[in-house]
Amino acid sequence: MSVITSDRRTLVVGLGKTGLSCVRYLSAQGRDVAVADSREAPPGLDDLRAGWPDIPVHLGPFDKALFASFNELIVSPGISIAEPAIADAARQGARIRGDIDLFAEAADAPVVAITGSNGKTTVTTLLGEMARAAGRKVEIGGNIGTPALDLLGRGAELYALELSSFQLETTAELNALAATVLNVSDDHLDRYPNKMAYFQAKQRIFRGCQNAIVNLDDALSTPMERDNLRFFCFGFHRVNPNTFSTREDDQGTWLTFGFDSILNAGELKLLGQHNLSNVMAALALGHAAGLPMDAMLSAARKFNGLPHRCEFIRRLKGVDYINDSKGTNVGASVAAIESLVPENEGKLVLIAGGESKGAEFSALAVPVRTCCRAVILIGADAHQIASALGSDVQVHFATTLAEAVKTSGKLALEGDRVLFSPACASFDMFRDYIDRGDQFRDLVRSLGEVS
Ligand code: UMA
Ligand code: ADP
Repeated sequence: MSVITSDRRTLVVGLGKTGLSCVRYLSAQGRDVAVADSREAPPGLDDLRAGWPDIPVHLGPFDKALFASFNELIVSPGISIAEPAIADAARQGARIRGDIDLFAEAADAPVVAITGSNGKTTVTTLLGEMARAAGRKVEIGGNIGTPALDLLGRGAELYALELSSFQLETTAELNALAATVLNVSDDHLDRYPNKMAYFQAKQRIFRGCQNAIVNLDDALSTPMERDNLRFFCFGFHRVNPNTFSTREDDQGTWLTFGFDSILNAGELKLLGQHNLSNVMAALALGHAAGLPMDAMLSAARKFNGLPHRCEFIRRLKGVDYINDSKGTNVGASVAAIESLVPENEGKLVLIAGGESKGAEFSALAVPVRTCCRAVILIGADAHQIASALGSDVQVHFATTLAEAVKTSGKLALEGDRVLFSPACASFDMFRDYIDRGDQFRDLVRSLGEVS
């Protein structure tokens, strides 16, 4: 691409959903923008040309001289800020920002913000349901799907934002009313030099925040800088003031707030212990945002959970089939395995595998050994997973998901669960985790129809 000098101030980098939302927002403010995307045909191109035919678009490999000629870059989350053209522009004085930074400046209602390696979408959605049950006009967006800038101007009384580490690394001050890092386990290590860099990106959610919601079961969820922060906590078996927790009695597990029991876990429709943690997190966030307890509890009772996240598909010959295609990293799959079957009974058949994203799988070994009858591995990194699991585990390889599902049906005994929780990204074999989960659901539904 040839070098173009420009006196324009703002370059929107990336022309996916985020890039388009930035163009929409900045041009509505009369700002002069240009757009760059390294792809020849980015997904937002047709919309951009139809809506803003005069905006210059630079496609193809990023051009250092072009980038350095702008003094502000709004970088989409799919692009690393370590990208040479971006890093170089920053060294030459350009301000590097993201859509959430623009949103934070313009937000006209309180913001509740949720990040973490796992559970973000579940907690954000449940919090939204709680706010609705309380009669609040809530707008939900961010990493969950609708870009944050597209939520502005809809008359929100509360914003609930799911944020990825990628979105946070370009956000200076979010100034949230309440924020949480739900948990931190390895993910996206193909994009970060080490776990510390990933952790630090997540910590940025607390910048300018009023109420921090801390997971007492994960020390990495604690804010590093604590000045002017009010704390609410959640975690298992930690009955304390200002803490959402659990206690057991002969009626089962109770959720507690302070010293009071507020809900019996048996009333929830969500599967798995990790989802109890998600309910506690949503309650703590909602409480910090001033939502009334009754409305929050009623929403929690009604919440069915989301597709592809420990989603019950069917029972066949006494075996339950569960779709956890959104288990895209090791932490997620460990949580799903441990929370679905008792240890040491070997009543689980796990289907896992895919593209590792630079992760290593040693943390899977103990839960798999203690909970699984057998493991069926698919995808690009199947053999890497097999070596991490060691020789004590019964491992089978399958070349397709169809073959894996068929094998699982043969290996599972009455009373077992078959769990599809890949611990990997999907793009080696599927369009995305939704496509992967949809295929699993269809395959399971047709099990037993042909022998
Ligand atoms: N890309 C290029 N060149 C470019 C720009 C992008 O190759 O110049 C590629 C990226 O590497 C990426 C893809 O295009 O693979 C999409 O990047 P994007 O920044 O244009 O993505 P958007 O369409 O704006 O969607 C983003 C989030 N995507 C990512 O962070 C990769 C969406 O989260 C989010 O819903 C949306 O903004 C609205 O906020 C998706 C996601 O996968 C669901 N998130 C990751 C996750 O949950 O693990 C972090
Ligand atoms: P995210 O948006 O962070 O990816 P989701 O709510 O979509 O989180 O859940 C994704 C997967 O993460 C689930 O399918 C489950 O395997 C796992 N998971 C959900 N909640 C938790 C949690 N609190 N701790 C650990 N793993 C979890």
